[in-house]
Amino acid sequence: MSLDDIKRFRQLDSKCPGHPEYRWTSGIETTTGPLGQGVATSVGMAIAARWIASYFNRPGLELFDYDVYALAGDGCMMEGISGEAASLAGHLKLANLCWIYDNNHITIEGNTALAYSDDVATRFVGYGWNVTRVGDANDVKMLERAFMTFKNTTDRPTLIIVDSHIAYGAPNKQDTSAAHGEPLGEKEIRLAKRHYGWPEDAKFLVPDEVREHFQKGIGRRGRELHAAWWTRFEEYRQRYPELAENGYRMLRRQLPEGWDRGLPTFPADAKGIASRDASSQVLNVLARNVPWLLGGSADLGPSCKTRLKFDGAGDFSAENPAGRNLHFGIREHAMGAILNGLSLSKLRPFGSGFLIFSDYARGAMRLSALMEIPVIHIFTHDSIGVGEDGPTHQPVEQLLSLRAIPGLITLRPADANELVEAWRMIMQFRHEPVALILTRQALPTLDRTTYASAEGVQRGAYVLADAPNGTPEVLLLATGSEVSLCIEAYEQLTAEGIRARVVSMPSWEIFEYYCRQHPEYRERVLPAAVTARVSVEQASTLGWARYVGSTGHTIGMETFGASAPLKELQRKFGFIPASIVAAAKEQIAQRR
Ligand SMILES: Cc1ncc(C[n+]2csc(CCOP(=O)(O)OP(=O)(O)O)c2C)c(N)n1
Ligand SMILES: [Mg+2]
Repeated sequence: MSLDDIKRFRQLDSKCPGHPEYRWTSGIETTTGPLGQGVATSVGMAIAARWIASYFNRPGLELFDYDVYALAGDGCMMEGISGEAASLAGHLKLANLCWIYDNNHITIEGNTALAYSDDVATRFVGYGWNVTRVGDANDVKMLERAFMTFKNTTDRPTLIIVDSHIAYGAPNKQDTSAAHGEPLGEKEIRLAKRHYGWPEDAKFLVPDEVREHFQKGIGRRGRELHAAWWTRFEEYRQRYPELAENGYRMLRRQLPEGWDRGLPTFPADAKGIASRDASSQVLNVLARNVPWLLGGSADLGPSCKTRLKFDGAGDFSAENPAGRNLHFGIREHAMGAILNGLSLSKLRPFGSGFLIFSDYARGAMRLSALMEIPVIHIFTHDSIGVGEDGPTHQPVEQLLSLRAIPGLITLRPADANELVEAWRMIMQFRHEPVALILTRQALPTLDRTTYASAEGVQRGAYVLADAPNGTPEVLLLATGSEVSLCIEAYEQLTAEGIRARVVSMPSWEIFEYYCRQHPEYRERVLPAAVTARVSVEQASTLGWARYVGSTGHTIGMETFGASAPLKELQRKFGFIPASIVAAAKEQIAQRR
């Protein structure tokens, strides 16, 4: 980064945006800005460091032994996500993790005394951390001692609480919240420079001694260590060619040879299988083939079916850093950030929970999209299909709100074979985070000799069942569990001589992307001339007008759900073939 880049702070396309952004500026290891996300992400990085060391290191050839440092402010400490993450880090005894708390007692509204009186040290001792304090941020000796304490602690993460003064040396702004939110101003800047003994007129001054100091210190040391590491790696590559190859691939987000070996195909079955169960099978096959695919759940593994069950998968813990099953505890937001940290460390992480609780993880999920990292979010219990758990657990607006996150790919497969195709695609993503939306209830496995191949998933939406000669009078659009309802409606309409087409739309984002590459595809799937259209999805109706148009009919949720057995709920909210048939006929009639 050049000095000119720094001068262009916060200007369009500057390498110095308002908050540091991963991918955009070299040396930025994660995007931060939403308070607490950075420190929580650092826990994922520390877990990754542990796992990577256990997988790659060999006696005498320790390739990976790095520590993870994160700087935190009062805001980070107040945010709940840091507490969730610190709690897990303490439990996992992540001794390779060091947080430095800039304890300046100032946030935007004023002194922290307005809203904060935690005893942070006691809190972190309670989390199982090693806590040390430096009473003056300018006391370099004490800082060094604190870092040595961290280095010498092998059984716990370390928090260094550093008492500091915001705008130190600015005589009228030091220790005030104004120093956070407003520029110091020309006069105050001069006074601060005078305090430091700095030339008062100089701007963006980097004295030659600084350049020299860096070149002789970090610059030289870094170059030497870098060269030494590659020498060691070369030796490693000779002795462990396969592991070295895996390392290369992992770092480039490539898949190992044979990654899709043994993926199942599901035979047609009217009774079918829940997509969470099909996903469990697929995930276990993939994780066996891809050693760095790992993850877990926020205490819902048995419901989300995301446990890796094969021999040797193991549970990640303080004692077993090689484990592939992570236990995030009931900490969805931290889970999201930890997944980001794992992915930034080039592992391929997945996390799971109920779709309704995606709201709790949203802050972190949004950052995964902004950073363009391929985190896999698995959300089950995707609709009123949850049944008796009732409206607190029945997602309505979540699906749409995930679709609204730019760059996040949502996938809601209609049956087990669409699910396989969805996973096949997910594994090949290198920059796209995913929300894989799965059912609790069984879905019929469609007969692909009668209906179109599930490979259509690769295009985001495809014609699953069509009218004779491909000339439909009405289009039935659906995702996930509602696709088979549309198929039933389609069969009924066909029997009555009405020409219908069923379009399965597992991913709006992929469909849009595919249509940008192949503009004619949209017309092939959704012919403009056919305006009689019905969409069916057990979720908020908002957004479907994009595909059914302003004159189409949308069957979806306009209210919260209710607590009852699924069958009753489907009747109550209109998710039955009869409603679809009626809506289709109505659509056709309106156009006669
Ligand atoms: C989640 C979140 N909420 C609110 C903000 C807006 N915000 C930015 S800085 C800040 C105060 C931060 O105080 P502190 O962490 O103590 O930093 P300091 O002012 O001491 O540098 C707030 C509320 C934010 N960036 N992220
Ligand atoms: Mg502060």
